[in-house]
Amino acid sequence: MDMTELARRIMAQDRRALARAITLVESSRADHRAQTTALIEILRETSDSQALRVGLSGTPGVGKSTFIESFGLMLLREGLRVAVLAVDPSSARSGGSILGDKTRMEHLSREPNAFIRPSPAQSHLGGVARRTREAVALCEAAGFDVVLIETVGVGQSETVVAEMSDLFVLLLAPAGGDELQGVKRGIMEMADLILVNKADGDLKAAAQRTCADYAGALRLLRKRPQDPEGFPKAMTVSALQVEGLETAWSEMRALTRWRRETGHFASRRAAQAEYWFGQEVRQGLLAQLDQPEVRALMQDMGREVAQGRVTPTAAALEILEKLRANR
Ligand SMILES: Nc1nc2c(ncn2[C@@H]2O[C@H](COP(=O)(O)OP(=O)(O)OP(=O)(O)O)[C@@H](O)[C@H]2O)c(=O)[nH]1
Ligand SMILES: [Mg+2]
Repeated sequence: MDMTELARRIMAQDRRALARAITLVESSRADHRAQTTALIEILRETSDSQALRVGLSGTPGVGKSTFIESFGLMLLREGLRVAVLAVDPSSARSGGSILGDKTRMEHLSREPNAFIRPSPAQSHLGGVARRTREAVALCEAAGFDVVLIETVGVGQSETVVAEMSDLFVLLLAPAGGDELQGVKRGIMEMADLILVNKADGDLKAAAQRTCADYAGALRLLRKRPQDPEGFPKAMTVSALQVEGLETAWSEMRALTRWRRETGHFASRRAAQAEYWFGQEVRQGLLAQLDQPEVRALMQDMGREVAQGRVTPTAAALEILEKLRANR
C-alpha cells in the first residue's frame, strides 16, 4: 500500500481509507509501524486541517456513551463532522468500551458525518496512548471538526487523554446526600469543564447541589494561566433528555476562542508534543529492557547481586553498558 496515496484519500475524506489507516496504526508489526510513521509524516507536511480535540472522562455508568450520542448528534446538526475515539486501559476486555455499547450510540454510529472507533486492544497504556494519538492525527487530517476522546475514569488514563486534548471535560453523576464523590484533586485540576449529568427527573435537585459543590471546589483550586475569568466551570446537563448540551458547547467554544486569541491553544499543543516526545523516549528505553537476552542477563546479574558477588551499582552499569553496545 502506497502511503502517499493513502494520505491523499484520507485528506479527501474517504472513510474507508481512514478506517484502514487506523487499523495500520493499531498494528504492532514492525513494517506497519514504519508505514504508519511515514503516513503521519506525510499528513503532517501536507494537511493543514485542525480539529478541536475534546477529552471526556467519567466513571463507569456516569453517562459517557449517552452524552457522546446526544452531543455528537447536536454537533452534526450544526453541520460539524465528529469523530469519536476511546482510550480504554482495560480494552483487552471485550474489544473496548465503545463497541460494547454501540447501542447507546446507535444513531450517531449510523451518521455519515460521524466516525466511531473503539480503543485499540493493547496491554500497555503507553501503546494505547500512542495509537490513539496517531488516530487523532488521522481524524484531523480527514477533516473532522471535533474529535471526542473518551476514557473511563480509572488510573492514569485521564492524564493520557488530557495530554492529547485541547479541552478536558469531566462528566460526573449527582451525588447522593451530601457526600462528595471521590474525585481526585489531580483530575479536578485537569478539568476545563465539569458536567454533572443526569440533571433530570428525580435526580435534578441532587445534580444541582452536586454542581454547586463542584463549582465551589473549582474556585478553591489555584488559578491556571490558560483560563479566562469564570473557568474552569461546572454545569448540569442531561444527556438522556438532551438538556444543557447547547450551553455546554457554547462554553467550550468560548473557552477555545479565548485560548486561540491569547496563544494558549497553540502553546498547549506545543507542550503536549514535547510531553509525548519524552514519553516515547522513555518507552523506547523500557522496551529495550524487555528484550529476551537483556531480561536473561538481568536475571543472571540479579542472582549475582543477591549472592553478594557484585554490588547493585556495578551490576546496573554492566547492564546499561550492554544496552549501549546492542545499539
Ligand atoms: N436519568 C438519566 N440517566 C442517564 C443519563 N445519561 C445516561 N443515563 C443512564 O445511565 C446509564 C449509563 O449510561 P452510559 O451512557 O452507558 O454510561 P457510560 O459512562 O458510557 O458507562 P460505561 O461505558 O460503562 O463506562 C444508562 O442506563 C443511561 O440510560 C441522563 O442524562 N439522565
Ligand atoms: Mg460507555
